Amino acid sequence: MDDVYDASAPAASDRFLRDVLHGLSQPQKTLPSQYFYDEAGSVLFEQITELPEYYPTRTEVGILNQHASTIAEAMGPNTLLVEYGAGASTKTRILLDALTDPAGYVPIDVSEDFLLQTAQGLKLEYPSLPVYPIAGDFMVELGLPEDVAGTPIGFFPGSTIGNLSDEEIDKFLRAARSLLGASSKFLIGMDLRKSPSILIPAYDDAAGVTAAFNLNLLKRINTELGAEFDLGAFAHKAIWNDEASRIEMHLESLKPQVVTIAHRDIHFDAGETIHTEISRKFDLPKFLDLVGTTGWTLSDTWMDERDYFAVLLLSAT
Ligand code: AVJ
Repeated sequence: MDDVYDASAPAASDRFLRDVLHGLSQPQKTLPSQYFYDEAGSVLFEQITELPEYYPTRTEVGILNQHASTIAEAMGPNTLLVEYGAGASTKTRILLDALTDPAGYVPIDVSEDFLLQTAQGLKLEYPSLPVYPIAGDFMVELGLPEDVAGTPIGFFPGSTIGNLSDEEIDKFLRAARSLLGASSKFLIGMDLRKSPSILIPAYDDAAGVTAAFNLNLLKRINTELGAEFDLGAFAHKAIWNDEASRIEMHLESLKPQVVTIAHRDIHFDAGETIHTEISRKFDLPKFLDLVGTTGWTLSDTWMDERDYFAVLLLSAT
């Protein structure tokens, strides 16, 4: 395995504490959704992807499988596949298997542990594929390692783009355009608007896995930052915000309470919530407005037969 190129700035735990205290000091308390994915959170997320109510993963995998050769052809030969967020790599394998002579694979993730796991797993299956993991926050401008070859093609699956605000999407697409360069393309998976009767259960499943995933954030703050959240005193909530076209996940305080984190007392009223995640459900024309002036243009779209999910290929302009 090649070395991990560490592009992250301050120590991870300092940043975590700073982000948590900042979020919990806002009038609407918030916690950044990127912190869901510690080891336990990643296991819970993998379980979510297999729930009967959670359609996005299997729908996207279906689209990728069905159109793999067309997508690979559109990407071209000699692709250096640059993946934003190193996940379970099922989707990565679909592309790698379809691509003609991929030049290499560059997973980018904030978690060095995931990067190593992903990179090592792929190394076993694709022994001749160069892998260049980058540890860092993909919202900031990163550089590619110097020794990479091939045409960089971005890959951002899973509708993770739905976790970002308009401003963040703008910043992210510009940063990606600058990392990937003038001859690049970008394959992005996004969840689409649909009935709340399908959306709500996908984020509030009968088995309670999504609730455990949401509450795991508080557990993580307890273990890593020495806080004392009583997990039984908070409840998972999934809300459909129609105007903003997004699912919001919250943790609702079931009683008035005070939680101490790093000598700071955080007060909660009964019924007050911590907003933990937005999961946007896109409308294609509106998304293309956002793409607008970021240096990308739409070149292809693939969808499932129910129009639940879209996989877009953008080209650098
Ligand atoms: C991985 C961010 C795309 O928003 O659907 C699943 C995370 N949250 N269930 C999503 C998630 C609750 C997921 N993303």
